[in-house]
Order: sequence, then C-alpha cells, then structure tokens
Amino acid sequence: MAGPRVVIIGAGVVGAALAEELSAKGWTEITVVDQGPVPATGGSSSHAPGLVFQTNSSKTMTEMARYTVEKLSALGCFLQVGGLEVATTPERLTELHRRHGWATAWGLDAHLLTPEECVERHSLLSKDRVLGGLFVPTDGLAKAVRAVEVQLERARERGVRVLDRHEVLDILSEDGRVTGVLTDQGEIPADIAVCCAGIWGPKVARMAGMTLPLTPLAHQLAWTGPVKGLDATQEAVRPILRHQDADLYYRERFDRLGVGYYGHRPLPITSDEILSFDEAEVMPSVLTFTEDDFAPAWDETRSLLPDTRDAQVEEGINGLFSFTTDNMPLLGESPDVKGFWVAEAVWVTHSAGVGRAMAEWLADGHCSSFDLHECDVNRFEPHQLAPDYVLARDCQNYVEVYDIIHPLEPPANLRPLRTSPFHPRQTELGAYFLEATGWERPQWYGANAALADGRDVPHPGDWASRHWSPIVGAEAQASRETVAMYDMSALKRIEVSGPGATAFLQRLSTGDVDKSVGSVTYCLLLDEDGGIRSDVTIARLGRDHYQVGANGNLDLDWFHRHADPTVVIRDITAGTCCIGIWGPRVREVVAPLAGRDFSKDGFRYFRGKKAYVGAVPVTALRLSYIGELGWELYTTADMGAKLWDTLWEAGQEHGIVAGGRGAFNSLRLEKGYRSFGTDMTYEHDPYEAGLAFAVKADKGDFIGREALLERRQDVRRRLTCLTIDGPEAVVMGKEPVYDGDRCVGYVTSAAYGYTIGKGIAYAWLPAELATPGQVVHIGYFDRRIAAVVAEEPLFDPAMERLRG
Ligand code: FFO
Repeated sequence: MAGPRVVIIGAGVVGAALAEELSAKGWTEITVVDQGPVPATGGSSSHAPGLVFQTNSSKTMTEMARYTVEKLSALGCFLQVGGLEVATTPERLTELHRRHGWATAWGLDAHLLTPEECVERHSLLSKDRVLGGLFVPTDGLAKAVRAVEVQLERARERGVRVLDRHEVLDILSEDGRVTGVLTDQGEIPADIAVCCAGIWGPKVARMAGMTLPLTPLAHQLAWTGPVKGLDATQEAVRPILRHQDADLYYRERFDRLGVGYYGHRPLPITSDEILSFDEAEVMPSVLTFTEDDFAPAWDETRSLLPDTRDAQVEEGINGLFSFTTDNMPLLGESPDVKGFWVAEAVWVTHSAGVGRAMAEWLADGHCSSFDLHECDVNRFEPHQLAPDYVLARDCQNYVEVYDIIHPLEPPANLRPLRTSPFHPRQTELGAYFLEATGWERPQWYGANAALADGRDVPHPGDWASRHWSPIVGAEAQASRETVAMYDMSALKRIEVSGPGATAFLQRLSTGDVDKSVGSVTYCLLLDEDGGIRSDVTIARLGRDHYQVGANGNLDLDWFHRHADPTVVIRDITAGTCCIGIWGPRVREVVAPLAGRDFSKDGFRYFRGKKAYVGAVPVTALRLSYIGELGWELYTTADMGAKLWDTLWEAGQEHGIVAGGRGAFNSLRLEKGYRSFGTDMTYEHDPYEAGLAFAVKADKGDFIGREALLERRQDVRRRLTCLTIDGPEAVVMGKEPVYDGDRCVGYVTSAAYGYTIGKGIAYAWLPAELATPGQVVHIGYFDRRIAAVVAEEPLFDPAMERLRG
C-alpha cells in the first residue's frame, strides 16, 4: 500500500520526522517540499541550539521529548550529556522540586543535586551562586540539521521525494478537499498537505483559509570565544545548563559556550515579514544580533560562570522561532479544508515525538502513542484567533518562558476578555476573578468574608494558598448547609437539532439518549480507540432538539466533523448564560418563583424542562456537579442579570450565598465527579476512569464501542480517590505518587474537602494498589505526604442529597 498522495510543506525537524514516520508506516507517495536548500533550509531548525530538556508540566510534552531523545539517539544525532537546571534563589530551588515532581510523575529519571554536586557536574559553575539543581541524565543536545538529513535519507530510501528550492504559493482545493500544492515550479497533486513550515506556518495556513495562532519571536543566542577550562577536542561533555532565574541557558561547543537568552524585550515579527533565503544575510530565521539586549545576559554569565570573565562574546544571532498562546504545539486538520493538516509551533525538543504523533493520526485515524488533546489546533475559541490576542499572549509567554507560574495564575494581559451577564453583580460582591477560556470567573467572593468567621478552615500551606482564601472553605460549607449560586456560564453548550439529531448523538456518545423528552443523560464521547474524548450531559429538550453540556471547542469540532446535513450544530455558549443553584434549601428559593412544578416528584433528578423563574424564561436541568439538590438554570444573555437578581432577592431570607470556583472544585471532588482533561483524557478508557456506568454497550453501535469491548478485559490502572490527613493536606495536581521508593502514578486533581475534613487527591495508580486502605505517598516539593486509598465517593454515596 503506497497510501494517499501527501505533500509535506517544510523540511525542518518536524517535516523530516513526519516523512520518516509516515514512510515507515508504508505511506510512500510523499513529497517533501521546502523553499530553502535541504538539509539546512533556513528555518528555525537550521539555527536551533539543540538543547533538549525533557521536563515539562505537560505529560504529553514530556513523552514527546522522551521519544525525540530515544529516536535521535538511535539515529546518532544526539549527545546525551544530561541536563542541569540550577537555582540561585530560594523560590527557584522550591520550583526545582516541583519540576522534579513532574519529571518523576511522567516517568523520567531526575535527581535533585546539592550545590557541590552541581559543580561536580558542571565545573564552570560558581558554587557561591548556586543553591541546588535538578539533573536529568537523559537530556542532551540534538543535532537538528543532522536529524533532518538522516530522517530524510531514510524516507528517501522508502521512496519519498524531497524537493528543495520549491516555494509553496498556494494550497489547491475543490469542494472543501485538498487537491494539490502549487509551487513556483508547478503543481504537485495531493490528497493531503501537511504544513510543517514552522515560522512560515501562518502564511502557508492562510493559503488554505486557516488562521494559525502562532507568532515568530526572535531569541538571542550568542557564542563565546575560547573559555578557560573547556576542552577543544570534545564537542560537549558537561550537561546542558539552565539558569532560569536570569532567563539564560548554556551549551558547550568544543572550547566555546553557546549562551541563549530570553530576558530581553519580546521581538515579534509576522511570517510575511521574514526574508526569503536569497534576501537574507545568513538565513531567513536569523536576524541581526541586537547587542544592547544581550548586555545583562553577559554580566550575569560572568557571575554564574566565572571562567567566562576572560572570554569574549564573538558572535550572536537573534534567531526566530515559534510561540503560541498556551505554549503548546498546533496539530491537526483544518476544520474547513479536508486534507489540510498542520504540525506547527514545535521545537526540536518535541520534533520526533510530533512526527510520530502526526503519522499515527494520519495513517491510523487517531494517535495512540500520545494524548493530543492539549495540542489540537482546533482547541481555540474564536477570540483566541484574533491577531491582537495572539500577539499579546505569545509575547507574554516569551517574557514568562522561565518564570515560576502557579497553576491557577490568570493571564497578565487582555483582561477582562469575556464576561458573563453576572459580572457586574459579581464585582459588587467583591469577586476574586480568575480566567477560564477567556471568561472572568469568580474563585470566591469577598462579600462572604463574614461567613468564614468562626469556621474551621485549615490553611493549605504557602503554595496552595495562592489564589486561595479561607472564604473558599466557608462557601463550600454554606453550599452544603443552605443554598448557593454558581456562575456556570463558561460551560460549553452545544445545541444539536434536526431530523438526524437523535441518530447522530447515539452514534457519537456512549449513552442512550433516545429517551423521553425531558431526559438528561450523562455519558462520554470516545475516539475509535475507546479513549475518552469528553464527558457530556445530553438533555433532550424536544423530539429533535438536544442541549449538550460539553468541555470545550474540541467537542464542537468533533461534532462538526461527524455531522451530516440532517443535523444542525450550534455553539450557544456565548449567547446564553447559566446559574447553578444548589443546596438543601434550594427548593424554598426556586419553587415559589417558578411557573412550573419544581417539587420532588414534579421535577425529578436528571430531568430537564423549560420554565419561568420570575419573569425569566429558563431551561432548567436538575443535576449538580457539586452533589447537591438543585438546578442548572440557563437563559439568554440578555436575561442573565435579571435571573441573577431574581434568585438573589428570593434567596436572601434563606441565607443564599454566591459561590466561587474554589468551593466548586472542592465540592465536586468530595462527590467524586471527574473533570475531563485533568482527571482523564484520550489515553484513558471508561473502565479505568471509573465511568463504566456511563457506557450503554448494548444500545447499538457508537464510535469506540468495538475497541472498548476489548479494553474492558484488561484494567491495569485506575483513577483512584486518595485522602490526606493533617494540617497542610492540600496538593495541587501533577504530583508523583510513590509506593515506597517507587513512583507508581500521579495526582490529577486535588482540593481540601471542607465537608469531610480531609485533603482529597485523585490519582492514576496501578489497579493492584487501588484498594481502599492502601497507603501511598505523594511527592509534594521536598516532602512525602501520606495518603490513603478511599472508597468513593467521599460524600453522600447514597445520593440522598441529589435525589432529595
Ligand atoms: N454539563 C452540565 N450540564 N453540567 C456540568 O457540570 C457538566 N460538566 C461536564 C461537562 N458537561 C456538563 C460533565 N461532567 C455529572 C458528573 C460529571 C459531569 C456532569 C455531571 C453527574 O451528575 N454524574 C452523576 C450521573 C448520574 C446519572 O448518570 O444518572 C453521577 O455520577 O452520579 C462539568 O464539568
């Protein structure tokens, strides 16, 4: 099988890796084109300093880096000198412990070093400056141009054509399908075109009508002359080095040092402004070194590495490479032009991993080696493609590239961006806002300060108490005692209608949605492999009319990809809003306002109906992610403020409070409700995730069913509920979990459970350890915190609250 005709645009590290991987899978009708000369075509790969630090907060990125290391090592394009990150401040030393946790959690061998051990590893370091280090023995130096050469060579041996000096002028398509790629030397017919054009990506993607949220930014890389103590006969012996407190990194090249610097002002450029190969002095991705920007870097270098004091900076570049708004690559197929794919914003570190991921995705229909949900190019909301947004966030990410970022830290610019109709009321109540897909969302309300007086709300420790207040605990407790309202507007809402709606949702979901009008179904979207793509609620509001509560733009994209003309799919999120009103006293607040029966029997659990709340028309769904009696009340945006005011006024005599996301997250973990993207992703199946109840395997065929029936036999790991006793009982997620000295899994989400009076952490653990009573330890900075596997859910297992 030769496979479809593929044109890969760009012969950098990504294009070359993809050509190699795809041809290894038997696809050989492949042409790789590049405007420059192969193998140093003039893009980012051609000047890349080649440092591969694998540790990343993202499991996927760490795994793609590890694959790159393994592959490039096997191909002889990698110098495995190790990677050392040093701390020169106490905050950074603490951060290195957190990074050690990520590395360990994702299966990477990593060690924390004393200052003496750092100097032993890297003799140029000043021991007086260094407080400690993080060492990863398998890190090292990739030879990017060599990697291009070797991978293209292997691809060529399998029949792949490589055409350099071919500039792409257009992507040709008919009826929304790619038909070819037009170059300055003629047309290449194609069924699939993959844009691996790096910093030129936005320009090439635009030829297919696609907006790529990517900014090329210039980054300084200087080379010293000879440095005392370095060996002119060996290319590199010391580990690659990061000094993140000063935005610096270092690599050896014989007796010289390469010094990379991120401390300067962001220097963005558009892909249209990049010079052609013939116009450029050195190459298109290399701009003139701006010496003044580098001055602080050199001062700092001479302090950290004293032997450089006698050396000079001999040359330097401002090298262009890609940044994105969330620091993740852009992978996947255009939503509009079938067969137009992108693999963009990928650094050398992840290049071979991305090549593999894309080859699997193209040839197998899905990627089984890596969970790609954070990388999918279709993850963005419309505003996230606005040029002003992309430029501002990309530049900010450049500035923050080595900063210590708290997991809850909201973006520093362009706020507020999206506001629900409740925003003015929330502001009056002293909301402390964080951001969720652009929405301003209260974490807690200052107005509830008095509620915290006299309550026992334990302090969660220095790190977990950032973006936290004791009010969070008070709001959580009040939600279980009286009644609370939560702004649910950020929840993705998709309307599915039309004569084919029922059949469509039956095919895409694991649930049986063909039930009476008014039914609500909690179920999953799976990929063909049986992996979880999302968990959703599907409310049947009419015979051919459904409202889907989903997890983000990828669900919308997935729906569009599978829809036919009998189905109408509409994202109604922005035009509507939602208040979740829940708690033991909720009926006293809502029933008198409602134009229809909101009694226990008149409105049962997991049912939905249209009603009025005062003067406001609503869609009411009786369910609760916090595990309390009550409703999600949806209305159009214009009526939002009225809905808020109506509930708020009626609730006063019942002690109503507004609750923030801090309380919400704690309550949902007490109830054991999973969150897609955090607790489970594409790589997990429903059985492992404890969601077998949401799969109606005998309802007829649906996407993923066949694969699932096989996976069912073999549950080796489980999403497991852990509790933590003791005062500082709060971890944050992504920590390693140990059985003795062995890392056996990792934490997904965590919070303090204010009702149960314990810390809660959900974690992936081997099935044999997922038994109640089993003791494990969570690695949290420099501590090991004991945790016990608990029976779940921790709160209201009999469902008395919800069904009350
Ligand atoms: N849709 C709505 N309307 N509300 C939500 O909070 C959410 N979610 C996600 C995405 N869609 C949503 C789904 N997560 C339950 C658990 C997790 C959810 C949503 C609902 C739940 O109530 N589970 C019950 C199901 C009982 C049943 O099937 O009858 C349970 O497990 O007891 C928010 O992130």
